[in-house]
Amino acid sequence: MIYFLSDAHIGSRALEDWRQHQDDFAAKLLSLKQDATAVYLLGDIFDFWFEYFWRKPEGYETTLNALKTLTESGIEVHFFIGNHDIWTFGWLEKQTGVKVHKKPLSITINGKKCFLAHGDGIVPSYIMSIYPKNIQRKIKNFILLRKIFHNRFLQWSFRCFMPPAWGDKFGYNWAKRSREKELAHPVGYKGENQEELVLFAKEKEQSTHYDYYIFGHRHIELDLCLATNSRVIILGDMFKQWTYAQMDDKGNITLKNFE
Ligand SMILES: [Mn+2]
Repeated sequence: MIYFLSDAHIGSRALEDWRQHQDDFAAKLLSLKQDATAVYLLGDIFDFWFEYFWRKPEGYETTLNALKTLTESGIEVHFFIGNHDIWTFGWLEKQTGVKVHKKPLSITINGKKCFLAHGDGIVPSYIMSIYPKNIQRKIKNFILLRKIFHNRFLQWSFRCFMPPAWGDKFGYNWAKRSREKELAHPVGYKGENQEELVLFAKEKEQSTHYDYYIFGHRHIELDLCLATNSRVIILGDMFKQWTYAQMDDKGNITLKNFE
């Protein structure tokens, strides 16, 4: 079996007891061991992850050990960065044996062509033209922030000169605010003519065919047919809905929830 999951937001200070949440998440990861051949983690596994030069993220031993147990038992674990855990610079990979992906991945799994990505910053080319001015501004701000977060020089400066205690304080608060905002005003499924990831897949499908487009990021569960042989799957989350997708040997995918 191949498993796909995303958006655990481990360490979120917006959760009542993030350590308990981490224990639950790690237990679920370990339960995949029985029949998994590969596990794809599609982003935002951590709510804030930053590898400074002088100090590495702390408090995540439970998750790191679970990942290590999976890779050591011969399971491929693919870790996609999201928009909360962009800042891994090799340490996570070395500690756990996961393969880190910083870009969307186009890959054939069990005979099916898959387009895998976290989903932030993935929009159709005509995105601006379909939204009113105020939403356009929000999108532009997000894209600018994304550029700042992904900028190599700024990342290097932050790693070098930001005292980890300050950096963490900033990071955890920023992540907490975004989680609280989402919990207060959840943005549900916007419909297939509004949902950016669906629009992106529809546009892509006109030039390149994929059997599956699999994303995280939105914290909604979606399994939508674009055509008889093309589906968009959005993976929900791993803190409220506990969603995962499972692909069998024939390449059939089902969206499920952990107990
Ligand atoms: Mn995200």
